[in-house]
Amino acid sequence: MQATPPPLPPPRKSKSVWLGTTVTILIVAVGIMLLWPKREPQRDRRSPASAWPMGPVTKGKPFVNSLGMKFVQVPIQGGPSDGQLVLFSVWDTRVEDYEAYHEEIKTPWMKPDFEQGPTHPAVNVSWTNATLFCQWLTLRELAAHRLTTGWCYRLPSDHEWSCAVGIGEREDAGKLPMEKDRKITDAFPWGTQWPPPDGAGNFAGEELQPIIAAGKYTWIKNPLAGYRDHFVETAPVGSFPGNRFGLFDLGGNVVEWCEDFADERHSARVLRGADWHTSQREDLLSSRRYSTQPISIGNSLGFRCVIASSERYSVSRSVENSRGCIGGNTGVNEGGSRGIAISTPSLEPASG
Ligand SMILES: [Ca+2]
Repeated sequence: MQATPPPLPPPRKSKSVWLGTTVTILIVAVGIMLLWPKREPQRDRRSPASAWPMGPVTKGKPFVNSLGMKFVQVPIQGGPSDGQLVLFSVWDTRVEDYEAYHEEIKTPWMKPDFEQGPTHPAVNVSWTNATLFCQWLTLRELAAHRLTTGWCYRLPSDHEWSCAVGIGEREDAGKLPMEKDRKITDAFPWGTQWPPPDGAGNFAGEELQPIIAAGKYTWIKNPLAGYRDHFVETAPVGSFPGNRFGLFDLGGNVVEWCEDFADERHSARVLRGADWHTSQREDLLSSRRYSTQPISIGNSLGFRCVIASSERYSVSRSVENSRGCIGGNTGVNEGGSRGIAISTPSLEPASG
């Protein structure tokens, strides 16, 4: 019977095998180091916000929040938000958006004396309440994970609004809003054509003639001759073509609060755009500004929201000129929720 041979001892590695193994390990280690995903450097809190964390936003694919408000990017050149990502609501804040706010905070909202559907722009909104709406919306969207820390809803600045309407590059962002009132005399939201082309927006056109003849809105003088938009008062947002950024109604329907003080007196806030009362050429200019108290309301005063970085509020001069973001010095309601009615004709132009 043949004996079973003992198991062979494991082969001893030669020097060349050890060397080859060592080199292989080094190559693998270097490869892992090169291919390992790099950790994102922590963003400099003073640097401009450039990337919207909720995904890509284009004119054709706006960001949609939990209220169904749609937002697109407007490039900003100059001013405290120069180069930062600023998303503009494509519409004025709608009745249905503003009603959601009032239903939750349980305060009354004085409606206008004409019928408005849910997609009409909200009116009779003071600057104070527009700002509070933005703060409420910031908290709501943070809670719903539709917004991340470092971003907020607020009113656009006067200069951002100029960029949205297409005259930002022609104005000095360092000047106060009312210093720029009607200074650019050849630009309208639809272009340079006068009178406005058909479908340019909701203004005081010939559709108002029979209403005025019947004794209502008699203070509207000289409705736009040859222009008719078929809306006596407000129109549903988006009823007219948008601009190149995809924004609607910058030039009509309702005037829009901006966050800035109007002038050096720091007592009034600025409004931009035109509204369904407007018929005069100089009032339809893209550079037109109005100035009135932040507690003022009116049946053609509305607002548009933007989404922007909240960081600039701690690093720029606008800290004293802006109070729209959470953490800003909003203070008390200034009586805005009670409503102090001031009609649009009492808006205070800066000059002329
Ligand atoms: Ca009209």
